[in-house]
Amino acid sequence: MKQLKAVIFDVDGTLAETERDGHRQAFNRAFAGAGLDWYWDEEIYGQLLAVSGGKERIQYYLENFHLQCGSAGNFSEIIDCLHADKTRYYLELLKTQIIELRPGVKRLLGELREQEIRLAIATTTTAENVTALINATLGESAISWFDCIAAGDMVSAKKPAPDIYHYCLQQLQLEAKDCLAIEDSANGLLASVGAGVTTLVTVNAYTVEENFTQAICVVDQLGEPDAPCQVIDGSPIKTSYITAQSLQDLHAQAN
Ligand code: XBP
Ligand code: MG
Repeated sequence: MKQLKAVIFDVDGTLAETERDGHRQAFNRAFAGAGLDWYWDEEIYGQLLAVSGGKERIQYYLENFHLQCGSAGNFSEIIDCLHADKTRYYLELLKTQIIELRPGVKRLLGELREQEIRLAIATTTTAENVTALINATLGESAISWFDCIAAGDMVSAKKPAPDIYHYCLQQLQLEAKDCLAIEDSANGLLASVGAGVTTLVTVNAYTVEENFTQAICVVDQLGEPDAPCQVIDGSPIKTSYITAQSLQDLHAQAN
């Protein structure tokens, strides 16, 4: 049986509910700032989340919602510009608007650190967005808790491709079987499982209907002692919320 050596966290939707009131707002500000009449309401944004990566999402929107623009392949410079603006707005927003960590995240990070299980990040968003979120929610020293921040364009193919997980494992110098991933979406799950990493899914309002059959366990949140989580699918856990020990147990079952 393999020992659990590292837990790899997704960011958006997993550490915090950043999508609806964070990334979505920042995209809309970038569109308005560029004089475009595009507006992504909550529903359209839910559909667009099928595409991971902000630049890729804008490209998909152009190709599928603005058919008069033809192939968006010619628009890469505009997309890069819009996305740089969007990142700037998102970073500003994190300074002015409180985006809290999801229940159980801070506690679980602490437990894992106490047990000397290494921490890493594998995300589609940019490294600067990750650092800003961690700084805003856990304080400036917390970024050093993570042995690897695998993010954004560090790989060419974003989730659901497994590349960001392969990159993360390489940086950690660990094998997939040494690790467990925590994801919130089907694209994230495809990426982690595609790299051979056992995965716990913690769903949110945007992802609850997605297909998570490949997850070892699916919960509605990580939970806290006074706020139990619900196991939606997969292996049961022994406690009413996800602990470092639950992750070790789930990892042991799979490996
Ligand atoms: C998150 C994403 C990201 C954000 C936007 O996926 O899809 O694209 O919505 O971030 P995951 P950027 O949680 O699987 O990493 O605009 O910085 O790409
Ligand atoms: Mg996610």
